[in-house]
Amino acid sequence: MQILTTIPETQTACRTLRTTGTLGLVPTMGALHAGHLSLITAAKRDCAHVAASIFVNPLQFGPNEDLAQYPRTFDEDCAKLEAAGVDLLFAPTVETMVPKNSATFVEVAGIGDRLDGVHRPGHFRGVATIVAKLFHILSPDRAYFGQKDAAQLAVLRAMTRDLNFPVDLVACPIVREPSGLAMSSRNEYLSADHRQRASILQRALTAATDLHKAGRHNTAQLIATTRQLIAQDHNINIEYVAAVDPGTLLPLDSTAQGALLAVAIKLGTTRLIDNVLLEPAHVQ
Ligand code: PAJ
Repeated sequence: MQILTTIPETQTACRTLRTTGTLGLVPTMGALHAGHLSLITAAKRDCAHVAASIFVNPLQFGPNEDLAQYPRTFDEDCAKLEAAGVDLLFAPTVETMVPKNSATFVEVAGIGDRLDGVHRPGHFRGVATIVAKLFHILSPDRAYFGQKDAAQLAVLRAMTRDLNFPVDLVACPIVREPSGLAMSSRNEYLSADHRQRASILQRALTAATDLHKAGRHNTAQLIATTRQLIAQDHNINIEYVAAVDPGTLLPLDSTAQGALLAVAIKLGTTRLIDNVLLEPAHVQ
């Protein structure tokens, strides 16, 4: 695996790779777990060459968020990527990706201000700006993102469409721990007790999915049930429970045509998100 840190050498290496087949890109912030590696597996399945990036992007962290504490495990990450068969790792410094004179940002108006965008102002602007730069630097044919960050996916789909990036976005399913908790680099912050408690998110989403499948499509009721289940644990602060259109992130009255049911909570100081895509109900 080539490990590159500068933009010109990465652009040249990617251009060379693309002369002999398609290039898949898996952008990450490192602290890699099985969720990240599932994206690599999907990219390996579809593409001749696979590149990954590791960059803890300061633009997407708010002033009171966990940028300084965010787990950094570069050597272990490299070993995992190498073992997974990644051809190229782009691991730039902050100065390389966000030079002091940077003045241009990508803002997906509307979509970028919904769900997590409400609670983390500027977060999706930071994500979109860095992913746009990665697309320019690596010129992938396809880029792989997790359904775990469903709002991020909606923002990046809109950006890719609106700015005409010649990149196919591929959404990959959520990988979970045996308890049901969605894998996340931030799970490292949780105590064993909190990790156990956090699995309530998936149980609540599953209960809501069962109601939807049983024909209960009223989102107000589904949201209320999901909230009640999560709120049984008094250690949990609910940030949002929402049933939205997965493309626009706008609220829906009914899940009959399908919906994204998404939750965000705080457990102690750790923010966790999870979601499920509710399938459209079958017409009788
Ligand atoms: P990061 O949180 O490191 O996640 C990198 C990718 O892994 C994202 O596409 C995310 O959705 C996916 N992922 C994380 N946990 C997952 C899980 N349990 N199952 C499946 N996929 C999972 O998301 C980011 O980094 C950043 O915002 C980034 C896109 C790299 C831009 O800075």
